Parts: sequence; structure tokens; C-alpha cells
Amino acid sequence: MSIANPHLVLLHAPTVYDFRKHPIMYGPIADGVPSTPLFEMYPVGFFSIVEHLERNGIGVRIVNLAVRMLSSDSFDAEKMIRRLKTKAFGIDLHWLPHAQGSFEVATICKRYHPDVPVIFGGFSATYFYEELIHYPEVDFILRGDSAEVPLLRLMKAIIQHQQPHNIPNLVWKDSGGEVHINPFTHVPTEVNEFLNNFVYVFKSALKYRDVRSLSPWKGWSSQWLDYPITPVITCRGCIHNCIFCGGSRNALANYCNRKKPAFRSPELIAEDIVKITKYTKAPIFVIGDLLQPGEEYAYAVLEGLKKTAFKNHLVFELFKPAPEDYFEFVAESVDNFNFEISPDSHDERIRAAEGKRYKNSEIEKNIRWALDSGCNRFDAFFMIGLPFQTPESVMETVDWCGYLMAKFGTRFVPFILAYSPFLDPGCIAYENPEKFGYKILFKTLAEYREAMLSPSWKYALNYETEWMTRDEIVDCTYQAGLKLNRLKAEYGLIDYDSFKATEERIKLAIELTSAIDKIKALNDASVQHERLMQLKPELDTILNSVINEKVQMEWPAAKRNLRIFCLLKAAIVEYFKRS
Ligand code: B12
Repeated sequence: MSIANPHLVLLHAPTVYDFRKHPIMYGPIADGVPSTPLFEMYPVGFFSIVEHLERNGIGVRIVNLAVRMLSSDSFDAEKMIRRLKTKAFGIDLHWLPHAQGSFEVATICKRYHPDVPVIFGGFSATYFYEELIHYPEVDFILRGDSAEVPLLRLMKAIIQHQQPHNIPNLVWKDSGGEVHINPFTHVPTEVNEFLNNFVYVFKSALKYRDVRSLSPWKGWSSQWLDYPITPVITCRGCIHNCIFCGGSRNALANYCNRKKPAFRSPELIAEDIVKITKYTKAPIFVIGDLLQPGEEYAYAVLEGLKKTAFKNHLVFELFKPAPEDYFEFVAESVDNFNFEISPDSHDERIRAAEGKRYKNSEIEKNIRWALDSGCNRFDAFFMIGLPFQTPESVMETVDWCGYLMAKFGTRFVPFILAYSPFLDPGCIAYENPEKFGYKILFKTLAEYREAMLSPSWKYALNYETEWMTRDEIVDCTYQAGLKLNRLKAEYGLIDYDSFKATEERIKLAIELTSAIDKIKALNDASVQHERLMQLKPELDTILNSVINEKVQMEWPAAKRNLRIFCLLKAAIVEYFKRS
């Protein structure tokens, strides 16, 4: 059987192309997520794009170039792109750190396939659409947080050689190079029709005989099979207005035209979760606080989960403290559950200034109620780079983490991270920096592309605050990391080896930071480059994480989690049903 050519190839770039050649200390910018700083995880929206287009007769293949490049030094991304045969390339510029990488990949697409259109999409492409469309490598930009429907229409127009005048949200260039900005009207308030699982993505892998390229993160065959944590998306948008978040209510109203969040029906959320438990025993991350649309919604999801027994650990987010009976109801509904909350600071004034108005006493009560109800693990995230926050205040936050670990034991797990590398474009603080004490250092996409090539994350940070310079943010992140690491060892959250490894990594990062500062002060660019290249092997040893080992973020789970045969069976059924 010959392998069909896809109509659309979705390419996910590493943040920096080609990171294997550039000497860069990315620092702890990805210490809070499963990815490396190359942000190799593609947008979860690729799942619903693949599903919607495939269901409507458009073949879509995902090629995660970032993962392929990370997995093998000899993987030649350019050669792979050259060999692809397709009607269009889709490239995500969702997260701004991809500004350099996504664009370089577009350039390669055009080098080998000058007549194949390149479509950009995602939050950052939406925010920077006016600048982006003027690059000769970009033919189309689909704005917004919901691209499934207009993308299907665009693909049909491309295949049938029609002008896309009537496709909503589209920004495009015609054959004469004139730019057209179609009305931004497709902002669905209903997201029930979009599936929330990866069966279609697997089906696509079977169709194009390429499983390796669709892996959402490095180590498909080992790590991912063991720990295929799966997100379940509950909504698009958010009701809250945290000033630093590019996905907040006001931010999305501004650049994505979303006036209010769209929540998937609670019955479908329960169904999504139960379906996923058939393919994996790994944790399922329920994205978005179920209490956002109200208690009734949250209770309806939990009621739906009660009906089926499964052992997977569910991870629930809390956007603010919840009432006591919520924890009891969660415990009655599922066997294994975990929670996470982001208080960001111990200082209630700082927390209020960033848009979160809740008290430390409420947080403590939540931890107590959750743990007493049987919660396996309660994570809390703290942040550096906030209004009114000084280095002293950050160290007091770490002290408070120590107090909480002493009080609640090893099931309470705190993390502290700098907001990095970029304050999200479109967020309230980015749009009104003076009001919140921020200074934004880069504004254009071209500046962000350049920033990602900085030799150290200090020079990539796009902000400083009235209370902390970039130097202080970086230094204080390392100091906070060292102290929290010591406290975690003291309270038994990590063993000695892990403590030691983290301490050594942070100390190395501090040394490399000052070495890079000295090199940056040299006048001769070629000497600078040569000296930085000499550091590259050492820089690469701290690529994966700096202040926080990835393993600490893993939720409890059994080994060999992916029920690969169940998944393959479902994908094969779909394959023959619809091919
Ligand atoms: C869930 C989530 C995550 C999850 C899952 C990520 C994932 N694989 O998608 C985790 C926790 C891992 C995560 C990590 C990060 N995130 Co995040 N995340 C979110 C969150 C809360 C919800 C996203 C969501 O549910 N989307 C719904 C799905 C269905 O849609 P989607 O993936 O966006 O895709 C749709 C459209 O964007 C578009 N689209 C996307 N790509 C493409 C490509 C093409 C060609 C087209 C046409 C369309 C298109 O179409 C899709 C389908 O409709 C948002 C905030 C929010 N309220 O939206 C932040 C948000 C998107 N994340 C953000 C950031 C900064 C990050 C990190 C860089 C943070 C960090 N420094 O570690 C990392 C990057 C990780 C990586 N790539 O490896 C910022 C983005 C700001 C910006 N402009 O850069 C946001 C807005 C807010 C925030 N600060 O968290 N994130």
C-alpha cells in the first residue's frame, strides 16, 4: 500500500533553529513544564485541528521537528522538509519563544517549496499579525484561539485554487502581494464538537507511517510510553484577570476577540477523561479550574466521573481557594487525585497587585482539606518578577514554603520560578507597563527573534520591574532555587542525590552566567562567538533543567502506562472507518 501525501503538514519548530549550533544558556525558562527550553511540545490544539480536518477529508500530518532534532544529533530537519510533499505547511507561532525557530522553519519551507503556501497560527501569530504578514515567507495567518473551522475552509480554498476572501479571521496576501485582513468574527462560544483525545493523531501516524514525528515531547519510545500525561482541555479563555497572563480575560478579549470563555459541557469532560483512561494508566491533567463556571459545573463533571472506576491520577487546578466540600466531593468521585494552585507570593499585597485576591489562611485551609480528603499531592507554584516584589521578598516566599512543608509534610510540593523568558504580549501588565511598575524591553517580533539568540536568558528577558533589574531577577532566581532545594532536602521531599545534583547545576549556572557576562563585554564579535562556542558543551549539560528537576514535577503513576494496543486498535478502527 503506498503512503498518501497529506494535504497539510503541521510543523512544530524548536524555539531556536538550529539550537545544536548556537551557544545559549536558556536557564530555568522551562523548569515549570515537561519540555526543555526548546519548548518541543506542540500546541494541544493540534489534536483538534487534526481531528476536525481529517473528519472532513483533509489529510493532516504532524511533524514535530523540535522533538526529532532533540532526539538525534544527526536528524537533518532541512532534508526532511525538502522531502515532504503537501499542499500547505502550517507552522505554530503560539508561544512567543518560538519567534526565531518558527520563522527559520518557514524560511526552509519556502527554500524548497516556493509554491507551497505557509500558514501561521497560534496566540503570538495572532498578536503580531501585522508585522508577521509582511515577511515574504508567510502567506496566511489564522488569528484566534479556535482555528479548526476556518482552517478547514482555507485548506479547501487552497486545494481548489480559490481566493479566500470570505474566510473569517484570515490575514493573507494575494498573488500580487497585497495584504488582506478578513473580519475577525469566528470566536466560538461552544467547543463541544472538538474532540479531546489523541486517537486521530495516532490514526494520522499510521496513515503517514511516522510515529516518531508526532511525539509531543522527547523520548516517544521510552519516556512518553512510561509517562504519557494527557491534558483534558475544559475551556477556551478564562474568567480571571491575572495581570501577567496572555490567556487572561482581558488579554484574550483584546487580541483574540474572545469576550467570554467557552466551556466544554461537563458531561463531555467526564467522558473525555473516562475515554483516556482506556488508553493510559498515566495521570490526566484537567486544564482549567472546574470551579470557574461555578460549583454546579464542577459537581456535574465529578458526578460523571463517579460512574466509572479507574485508577489514573487526576490533577485538578485551583485558580483560587475552593470550599471544603469540594475536596470531599472530589474524594468521593475519584480514587486518586492531586491539586495545584499558584499563590505566586507569600505576600498578600503582591498577590492582590497581580490580580489574585485571596489570603494565606485560605491557602492553608485548602491544603489541609485536600490532604485530609486523601489528595496524593498538592503542588504550589511561586513566581519571581511581580509588582512590589524585591529579592528580599522572594526569599521570604521561600521561607514560607519551608513553613508549609514543615506543617503539611511531603505531600505538599512547592516550586519557585521566574516569569520567563517573556512577559506575555497582550497581558494586562504588558499593555500597561507603567501602571504596574514594568518596563518592557522588546516590542517587535524582529526583536523577539533576536532576543532568543541571546547567549544567556538574562539578555532574553523582555522586562524588568521597578523593584528588580534583569540582573536581580536572574540572581534571585538562582538564590531562591538554592534555598528551596535545601529546604526540600531538609523536609524529606527529595533525597540527597537529587539535592546535590540540583545544587551543582545551579552553581554551574551561576558560574556560566558571569562567564557569559564577561564574554559579552568583549568588543570583537568573532572572539565572542569563539569563546561562547567553547562554553557550549557545559551549557548543554544544563539544558534540561536548572533549579528544578523535571522528575519532581511528575505526578504519581505506575510504569508502562500507555496501553499501546488499545490505542492502536482504536486508531486502526478509525483508519478503516474514514480512510
Ligand atoms: C494548557 C496550557 C499549557 C499546557 C499545555 C501546552 C500545550 N501543549 O498546548 C502547559 C502547562 C504544558 C503549557 C506550557 C507553556 N505555556 Co501555556 N498555556 C496553557 C493555557 C492555560 C491553555 C491553552 C489551551 O488550553 N488551549 C486550547 C487548545 C485547544 O488550543 P491551542 O493549543 O491554543 O490551539 C489552538 C489555537 O491556538 C490555534 N493554533 C495553535 N497553533 C496553530 C498552528 C496553526 C498553523 C494554526 C492555523 C492554528 C494554530 O488553533 C488551535 C486549535 O483551535 C494557556 C492560557 C489560555 N487561557 O489560553 C497558556 C498559554 C498559551 N501558555 C503560555 C506560555 C508562555 C507557556 C510556556 C512557554 C511557559 C513556560 N515558560 O514554560 C510553556 C510552553 C510549553 C511548550 N511548548 O513546550 C502563554 C502564551 C503567551 C505567549 N504568547 O507566548 C499562555 C497564553 C498563558 C500562560 N502564560 O501560561 N501551557
